[in-house]
Amino acid sequence: MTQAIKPRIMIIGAGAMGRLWAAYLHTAAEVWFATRSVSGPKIDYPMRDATGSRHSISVPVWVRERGLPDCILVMTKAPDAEAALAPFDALLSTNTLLSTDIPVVLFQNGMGSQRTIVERYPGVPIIAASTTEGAYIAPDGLLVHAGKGITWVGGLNAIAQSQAEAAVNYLGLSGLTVAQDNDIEGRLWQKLAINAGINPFTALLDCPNGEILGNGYFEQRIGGVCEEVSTLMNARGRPIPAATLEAQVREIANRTATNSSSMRQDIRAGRQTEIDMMNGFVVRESEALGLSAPVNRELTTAVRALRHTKA
Ligand code: KPL
Repeated sequence: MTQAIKPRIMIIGAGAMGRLWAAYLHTAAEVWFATRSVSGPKIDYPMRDATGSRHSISVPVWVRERGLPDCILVMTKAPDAEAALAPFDALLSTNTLLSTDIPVVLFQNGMGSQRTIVERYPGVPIIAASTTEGAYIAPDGLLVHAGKGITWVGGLNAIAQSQAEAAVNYLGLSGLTVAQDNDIEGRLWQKLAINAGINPFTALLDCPNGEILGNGYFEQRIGGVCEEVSTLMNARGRPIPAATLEAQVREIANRTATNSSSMRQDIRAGRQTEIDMMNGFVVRESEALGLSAPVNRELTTAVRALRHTKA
């Protein structure tokens, strides 16, 4: 009897998101982790899925002899994405037939890191994903799938347009909800506005998302954050009123009230934050266009200055 060949999916980064996707993909696909933080043949971890059931997950670590994957998922934090891909330069940087066939899917928050990677690998289909799946690693190492969401996927460069559907199919093997978005950049901008309006406040006030609402520090600044993001989006051909952005920030902070934002988690774990890809991106892009973004600048400076205090 012939066995069906499973697609080979390499996941770069074994944080909460990487582990979540590996856990859901590893029966339908041949999944490998590529990570600098773990040496050894495999990564084993317990997982609690969204229904509360527990599973033991075991995922092999990629070694050169395993050859090429069919798809690469980059699941590191935004500031680490470029360096995490670098060991695969030989595989990706030449305009070979192989690299044009391997979709590289970027899961990073914020904006800026995607563009750097698109420019670095012109011959490779670079795809962005924006997900609302919620996952974290509990202090005892348990991966918790905290909330089901949806993952939108779309091509960032011309060569990726024909590969976006393939990426949706690979990710869809997980059984999680995955859909194609032909304007993924628009979705990334929207997500950026939400993150810029929630994440720095939760980090600075050290509180869950819902508690920023009504707090004086947040209330005095959120109008300015949204004005500046709206002005920038308008200048970049994506007009949206500041009041609409602010309503969305409040609605999502309310809907995710008990969440600890990714930036607050980063600060608490002593990790580098994604502030430079969120409010810092707004500042850089605005200033490059001759606009100013003083409130986003103030928040960027304040988050950078936060001392990493382990919870
Ligand atoms: O995306 C998020 C994050 O924490 O990075 C929000 C939307 C703020 C949810 O926690």
